[in-house]
Amino acid sequence: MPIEDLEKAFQNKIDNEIKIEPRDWMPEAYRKTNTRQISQHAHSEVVGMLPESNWISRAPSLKRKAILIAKVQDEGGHGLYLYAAAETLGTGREQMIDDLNSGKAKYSSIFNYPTLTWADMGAVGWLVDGAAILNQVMLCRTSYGPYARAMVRICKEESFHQRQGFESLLVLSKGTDEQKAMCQDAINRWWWPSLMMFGPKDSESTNSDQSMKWKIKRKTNDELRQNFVDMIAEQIKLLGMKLPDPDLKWNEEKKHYDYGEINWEEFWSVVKGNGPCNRQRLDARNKAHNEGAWVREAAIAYAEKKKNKQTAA
Ligand code: FAQ
Repeated sequence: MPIEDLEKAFQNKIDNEIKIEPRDWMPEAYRKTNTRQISQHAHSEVVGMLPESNWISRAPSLKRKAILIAKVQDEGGHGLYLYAAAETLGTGREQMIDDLNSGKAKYSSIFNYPTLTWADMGAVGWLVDGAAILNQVMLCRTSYGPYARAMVRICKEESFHQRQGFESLLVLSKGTDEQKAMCQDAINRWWWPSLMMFGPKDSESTNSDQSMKWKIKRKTNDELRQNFVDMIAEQIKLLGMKLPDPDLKWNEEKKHYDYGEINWEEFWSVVKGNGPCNRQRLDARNKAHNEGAWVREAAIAYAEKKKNKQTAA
């Protein structure tokens, strides 16, 4: 079949909400951008374990420690489903991990900020998981089947993460003056970086137009960001805290909250590797990878031994 006909049939499937599966014909650019997005997403989950694991040994109670361990473990699991989904497009996991460890591949800018106090665990759960969910609920309907199916389970776990983050901040917000101040300080530091998670504004988003046509994305970066602002501006009232934005205001005409300008210079600087913790995160990933080499070697040796036994029998 000529390429134009294949492309037409492909777009037709997408327009009719038929999922694209690994063995289906797809344009190379569709394969490439899905591999890019899914692997970046997987890397974000894996690097995202680092800021939170920083607090496992210092969680204020056994209950909080157990919750945090479970959450960090969930993020590791999300990374694994996502690497598996990305592999169905033809790129091996080793290649993707090498690209992360060498600094070639991107991961979410948010995980290059430090977690300075216990309240940051609440703010990460409430704001970072909150932003992640809004984006990921949309991705449950993405056009590539393996990605959409991975997202369904991930979303169930992320929504629990967000609630535990909010509940943890709620406790601090009703605590001593020091605890209240710690809660407000964490919100102040995480608010703007959370807004940056949705990516550049639509006018500067290089991938959005094509990704919307292919229904990889169903909402633009700015649409999702606005949904997030509207949700958080209401939820913060329950905490009795403030968002650090003097321009945040309900707009009756638009039926949305207006909000201030994001510092895009900071965003691009973090994306390009110059955020407060970029170096530290990559060093930690490389260290874990190098120190885990013997586990991979042992797993390969065991699989070989099992195979040899089976052929001998
Ligand atoms: N950070 O053209 P667009 C989580 C890059 S998971 C770094 O608009 P696109 C769970 C972008 O890659 C959080 N880079 O790109 C958790 C592109 O560069 P490229 C991660 C960014 O793909 C919670 C360039 O800028 N979620 O949090 C960022 O259409 C708590 C131009 O941008 C996902 O990955 C950024 N924030 O839209 C874990 C969701 N934004 O690749 C632990 C899936 C943009 O052309 C604790 N991903 N860039 O060189 C997506 O939905 C999309 O990829 C967007 C970006 C919306 C992130």
